[in-house]
Amino acid sequence: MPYRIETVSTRNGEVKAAVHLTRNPWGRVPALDIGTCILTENVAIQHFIAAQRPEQRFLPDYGSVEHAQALAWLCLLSSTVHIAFRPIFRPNRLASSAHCQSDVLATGLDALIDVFAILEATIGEKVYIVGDRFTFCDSYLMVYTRWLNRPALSSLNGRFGTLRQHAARVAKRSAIASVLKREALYF
Ligand SMILES: N[C@@H](CCC(=O)N[C@@H](CS)C(=O)NCC(=O)O)C(=O)O
Repeated sequence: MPYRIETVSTRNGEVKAAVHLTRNPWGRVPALDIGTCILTENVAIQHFIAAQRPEQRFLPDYGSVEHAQALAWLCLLSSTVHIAFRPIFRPNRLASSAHCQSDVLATGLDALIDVFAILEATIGEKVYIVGDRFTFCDSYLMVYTRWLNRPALSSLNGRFGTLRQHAARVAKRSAIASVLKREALYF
């Protein structure tokens, strides 16, 4: 599908600039302009994209048990896994003093480890998260597993090998490999 990327940085205030707030009043990325409207929220955007190319089966057929399972995964990743990084990456949003921020960071790290321990145990030996083929659940999880490589989480180096192997497999898919190469900074 043809598309054009417009980079909106989360690091320099661009997400909160007036121009971006007209796209997403919550001041967040991603936002997908489809001409008739602007879609926000990863789960909705991934559903929309999957529906544009049904033959690719990026998500299981709507109405199937696998679809419900995939939706559960996407929601979990968006609502629980993503949010578990907040105390590590943005302790300043959760506490004002340096002392309290370091407490938030330490507590958040323990909570993040718990989240990834459950993910790792749930995935086990599975090649794909849902069913027997790649879905957007795999690529969405890959993003968060790769976030473990960020410097703030260097204490987790060497942990969660199963998830890291899953992410490495997903990253080798040719379409994903080319996006990762182009967008290396952001993943
Ligand atoms: N629930 C939204 C969350 C999006 C979100 O929080 N995106 C982050 C980047 S990973 C962001 O825009 N952060 C900017 C900020 O919080 O200032 C979704 O899943 O799409």
